[in-house]
Amino acid sequence: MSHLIEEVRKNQPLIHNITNQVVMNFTANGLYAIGASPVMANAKEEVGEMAALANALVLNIGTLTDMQVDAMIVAGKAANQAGTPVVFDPVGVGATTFRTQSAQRILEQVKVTCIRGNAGEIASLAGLSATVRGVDGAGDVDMETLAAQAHQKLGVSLVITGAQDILIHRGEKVILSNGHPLLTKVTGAGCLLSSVLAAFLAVTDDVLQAMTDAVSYYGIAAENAANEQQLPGSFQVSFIDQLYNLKSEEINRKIRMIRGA
Ligand code: ATP
Ligand code: TZP
Ligand code: MG
Ligand code: MG
Repeated sequence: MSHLIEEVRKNQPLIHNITNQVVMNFTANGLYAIGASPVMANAKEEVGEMAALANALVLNIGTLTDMQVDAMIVAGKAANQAGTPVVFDPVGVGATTFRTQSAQRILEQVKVTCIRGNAGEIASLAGLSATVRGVDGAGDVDMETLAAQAHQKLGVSLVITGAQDILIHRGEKVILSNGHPLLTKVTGAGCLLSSVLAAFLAVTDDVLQAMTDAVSYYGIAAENAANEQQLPGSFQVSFIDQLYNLKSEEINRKIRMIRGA
């Protein structure tokens, strides 16, 4: 079975990230590891040009400012005009009014291809009951009900992550259960996934396939890293190595997927 990672490695898509200050370096290294080409650009004077040049755009509100949100909207509109995929990572939405209002502003003005967030963030974005503490989701939620309701409310493809990941695109659902709890001990594990997802979206028009291949690739790389290293610092380094090393044949053996559950 062919895997989109081969296309990412062959095409080296340019991924324009407007992202938070915590994860920039980790995100750039993770994108290099899968074979993509990262660029971080924030200034409103240049983001339109950069987004039009890129093969995918990531908007991540982790350390947002008013100016950065303005820039995200400029970049998002340029990407929309160029037909370039846009991934939105609503980090910590629901934790503060500013985050919630900014996320709404972005979604009103930019057509996003996919939103990637934890359950609390997605619930909060969709106006469903949610608990968000800082940038971490909390509390028990029925992920499948959440996915269906949020998808209907937001009208956008979703990747909702946690111990299980639920992907939903035009009503079609995929559940994946690869990954490792050590990912929750490394800052930026969610943010990097959003950028990896953008790289996969850059090489195909099949959104559900891109979401499935990106999330499973990422989760299996984490499992391999956890087999090598059991402490968070070394796990983070090993994870970058595994993102670089993972082969398609291994993915076909290790993927844990329930389609259309
Ligand atoms: P949070 O801030 O709540 O941790 P996040 O934005 O960092 O959210 P996560 O939901 O942690 O994003 O997802 C990042 C990656 O970690 C995904 O690949 C997901 O599958 C994986 N992951 C998260 N929690 C677990 C877990 N308990 N077991 C296995 N994999 C997990
Ligand atoms: N604070 C603001 S953004 C950020 C922190 C800790 C990084 C969040 O990364 P992730 O991928 O959501 O864990
Ligand atoms: Mg996290
Ligand atoms: Mg996050």
